This record gives sequence, C-alpha cells and structure tokens, in this order.
Amino acid sequence: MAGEPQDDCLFCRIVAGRVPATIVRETDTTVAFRDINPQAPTHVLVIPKAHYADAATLATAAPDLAADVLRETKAVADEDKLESYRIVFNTGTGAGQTVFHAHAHVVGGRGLQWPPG
Ligand code: IU
Repeated sequence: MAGEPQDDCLFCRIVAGRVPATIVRETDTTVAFRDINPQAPTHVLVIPKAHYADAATLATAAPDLAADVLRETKAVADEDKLESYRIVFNTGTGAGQTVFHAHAHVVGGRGLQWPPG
C-alpha cells in the first residue's frame, strides 16, 4: 500500500531506528539527518517517514506530506543559519537518485554554482 514501510529501503530503516543516522530534526511525519557523504558544510536530507519512491510520486500521492518535507527544509536551513542554500530532489537514476525513498537534499554553507553539472 502507498506509504507503507519497505523492508529493503535504507531510509525506511533509518526512520525505524534500525540504521544509524545523525538526526537533526524530527516531526510526526518527517525526519532530517546529515548526509553520510556531505557535499557542503550543511548537507542534510529531509525525508517523509512514509515510503514514496521519489519526489514526483510523493507530490502526487501525498501533497500535504510533500509540503511537510518542504517546510522542514526551511527549518533545517534556519537551524544552520543559512542565508542561501539549495534544495535538490534527484528524481530518477539519470538525475543521480540512488535511494528510492523520496528525499530533499538541503545543501549550503559554501558558494554554489548554477547551473549544476
Ligand atoms: P540521492 O539523491 O538518491 O543520490 O541521495 C542519496 C543520498 O543518501 C546520498 O547523498 C548519500 O550520501 C546518502 N546516504 C546517507 O546519507 N546515508 C546512507 O546510509 C546512504 C546514503 I547508503
């Protein structure tokens, strides 16, 4: 069923506390934790606790939850006192998505180039 935890999903396992992560924020519906391979001084992933494979699926199947994730990206940026930052939802393997549980990267704390590679 949509949103149900998946045994083989790394981020579902983080939500369940079965895989360690450095959690920086948690709400009823979301978790935010530091990326294990940070690309900037702040690199935090914000995920819905419920399982949706990617941001597009999340936005169409559970738009209120997508809004919760987006709201939490701002909370992360505020906590790290970021004036400028980037929110990235890699969607699909061709865009670099490697974990198929929707997540927002919040990246900041250094200069960021645009357009990205
Ligand atoms: P992507 O957009 O699906 O490529 O992002 C997945 C991210 O998950 C990537 O930046 C990894 O460094 C990160 N990550 C993590 O934080 N903890 C883990 O145990 C694993 C991946 I595996």
